[in-house]
Amino acid sequence: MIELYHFAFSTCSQKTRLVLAEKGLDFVSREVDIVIGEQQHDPAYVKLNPKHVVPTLVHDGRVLVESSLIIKYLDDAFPDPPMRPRDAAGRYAVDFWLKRVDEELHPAAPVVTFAVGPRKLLLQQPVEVREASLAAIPDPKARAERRSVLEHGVKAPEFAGALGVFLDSIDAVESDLASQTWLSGDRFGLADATVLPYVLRLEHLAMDPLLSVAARPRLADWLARIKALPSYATAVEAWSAPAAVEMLRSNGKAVWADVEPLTLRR
Ligand SMILES: N[C@@H](CCC(=O)N[C@@H](CS)C(=O)NCC(=O)O)C(=O)O
Repeated sequence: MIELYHFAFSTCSQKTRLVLAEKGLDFVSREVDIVIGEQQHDPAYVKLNPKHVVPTLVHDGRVLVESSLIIKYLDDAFPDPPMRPRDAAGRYAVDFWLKRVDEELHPAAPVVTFAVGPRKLLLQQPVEVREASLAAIPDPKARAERRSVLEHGVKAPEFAGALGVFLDSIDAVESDLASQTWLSGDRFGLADATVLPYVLRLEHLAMDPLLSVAARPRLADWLARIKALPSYATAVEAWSAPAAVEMLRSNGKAVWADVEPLTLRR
């Protein structure tokens, strides 16, 4: 039996759900509201995931954390269909994407997200509620960044750099897709499932011009092909409440005039 502790819009949850769906694996859903509900800090959940983050996957009683390791575990434990190439070079290329996302793109994601998407909503909370949420973030750097982007939005000093990490990553996707159809080789695989949620995040924040055919044609085609996959409907679309997407996009549109100049850096 598989249980997944996850959140609808969390990038790391989306990638894990995509891999589960590609492999046709059912799971018991345990939703952890990490934005308003703050359920990632519940002592019972922290026992499973000491970093206070989602996802956590429990397979036959074995508790697994760290989404990159979870999806590799799933690919090993449930090899059909395989989501990594067999050859060493192909596996290296997939691991390289997973590492790049863990070390660079993922740490930039909360900065870009919270400066735009749920910021207005969180600023409406009573100060003591917001302060308690900030105080509960265990990593001091992440806590300071969250405070800064909630206070200053896209004008926060951290924002341009974090957006730059996204731009570097989508440029790298565009470049990788020059020589292959998918980031993981000849079929949708772990690297694609890992990168997709961050590209989708830009779309959810109404930064569509960055993803257009004119700007990055191979990325645009890759995104359209992923959206046509049955696993996308099950793992991403079904969890993306239209009202929440609308709220994120409308907040994104409201700040695009300030964001656009930061995307024209080269
Ligand atoms: N390295 C971890 C990162 C997990 C992570 O940062 N998850 C985010 C959602 S994508 C989270 O739970 N954040 C909690 C918070 O913002 O308080 C993984 O890959 O599983």
